[in-house]
Amino acid sequence: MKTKILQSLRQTEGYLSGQELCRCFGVSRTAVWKAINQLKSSGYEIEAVPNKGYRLISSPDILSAQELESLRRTRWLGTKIFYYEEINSTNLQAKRLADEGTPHGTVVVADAQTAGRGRRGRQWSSPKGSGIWFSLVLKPDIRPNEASMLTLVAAMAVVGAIQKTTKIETLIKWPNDIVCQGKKLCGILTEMSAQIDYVNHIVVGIGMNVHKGSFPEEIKDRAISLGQMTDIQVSRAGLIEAVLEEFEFYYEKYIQTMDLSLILEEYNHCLVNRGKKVKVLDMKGSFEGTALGINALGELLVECDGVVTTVNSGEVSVRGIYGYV
Ligand code: BTX
Repeated sequence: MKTKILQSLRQTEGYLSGQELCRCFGVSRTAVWKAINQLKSSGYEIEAVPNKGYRLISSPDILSAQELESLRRTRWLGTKIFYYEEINSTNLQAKRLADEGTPHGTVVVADAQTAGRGRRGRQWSSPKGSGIWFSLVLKPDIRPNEASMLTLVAAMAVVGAIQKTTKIETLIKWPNDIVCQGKKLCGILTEMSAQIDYVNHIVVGIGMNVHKGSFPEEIKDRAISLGQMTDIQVSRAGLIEAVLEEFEFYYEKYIQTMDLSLILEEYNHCLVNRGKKVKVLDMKGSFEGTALGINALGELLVECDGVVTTVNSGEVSVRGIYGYV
């Protein structure tokens, strides 16, 4: 009921009368009044004016299933949301839930991760209250070798959501980082459970630093948060919702063609590596060249002595030769 009232207040411009709320939800005025008071004590600023009704003035930056559900504008992504105040890793939990049969589009969110994961066993710092740490469960009808493109779809969604929410322009460091001022703002970890020719499920994990705070010593020179770049008070739930909306948009383009041809131009426009000297490292060794952009399969095109090599994201790390980007 609190979630429904919150949703109605959000959808109403101006005041919503107590009578209207009673009628909509079939409850008494006292029940509405109690729910409003509970919302107020959770930090929502709600104005009550006699003969007019209630108006939502501001929402606190709380992450909760209730907050996320009341903001939901997506069609299929996030119809099921699991929220945890603290968990080891939302990717691990999403994989567990996917194995147990949770549907396509499930979203797993945590306020803090005690064992946030990066690629290849690296750690992802995810302290309480400071960022958004969440995972999407996807069960698309694609081949396993098409799955890595979802990291790029997610990267576009993150860039779009940040732009819409804060007007900050961020760039993508292929394949899985979002950067600003040459520092890492967000990381994406895509994991898959598959058989040779069949995908059971894919989990796309997104971690973004939102509020100002101190980073652990080992990453403080390379990490950045939205709060360091803007004075706008960012609501983490609102930002997650924006990423989900953008993800739906780009994912549907991807599913239409089963590749990135409809996103390609926009993606290359956001690519921080484009036209830059990069060093490509894989298990066999390394080489340097100039990054030209991605192709429709999401591979990075790197030119070296007039020869263009396509680099697949799998086991590769790409670094700027003059620093992180
Ligand atoms: P990655 O392997 O590209 O980056 C990991 C590296 O990034 C670390 O070794 C460290 O140097 C640096 N790092 C760690 N924490 C942060 C941070 N908060 N901000 C900036 N840099 C950092 C990137 O892997 C993929 C990260 C995905 C994280 C999400 S959070 C939700 C989901 N659950 C989960 O366990 N992982 C994903």
